[in-house]
Amino acid sequence: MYDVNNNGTLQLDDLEIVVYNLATIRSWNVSSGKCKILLEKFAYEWMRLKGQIDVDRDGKISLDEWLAYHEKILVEQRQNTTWVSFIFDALNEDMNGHLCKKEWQDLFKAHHIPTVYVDEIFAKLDADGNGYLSKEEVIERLNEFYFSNDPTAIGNCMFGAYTW
Ligand SMILES: [Ca+2]
Ligand SMILES: [Ca+2]
Ligand SMILES: [Ca+2]
Repeated sequence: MYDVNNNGTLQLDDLEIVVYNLATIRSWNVSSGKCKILLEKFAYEWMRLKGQIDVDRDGKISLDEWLAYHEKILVEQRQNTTWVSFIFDALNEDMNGHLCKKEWQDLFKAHHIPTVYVDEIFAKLDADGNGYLSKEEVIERLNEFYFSNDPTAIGNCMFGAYTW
């Protein structure tokens, strides 16, 4: 889901596309301060991710490297909550501590994922049914997604059909 331009590897430009998509969705000017700050945050996060995942140090994250990284997470039963937390904050446009359905939907739009399942998935993720996703709810569901062998676990339908 992160290889936005479908060239088979994950690079900084994939993340930049996500930022520009988010900017478009939010009607931000691409030269605005908000957009620049988000770009800087993504660039920083990319350096961190690359340091952990880009094993052959070619500056790109291949699907193999991506899968190997997630296997390692599975073995260690440790989730990359920093990344989840980072994406959560990037989506949380009004920075009010939780994601409303519109903000959640931006994740799909920014990745060009069809939004037909947004309602259904949002309802499942929203464990306490208050109409908002807290960071804890998202992290918990993602943990289910990573660590559950149960194919019906809610996290498994997080992104509809999950592709990298
Ligand atoms: Ca690599
Ligand atoms: Ca919000
Ligand atoms: Ca909730």
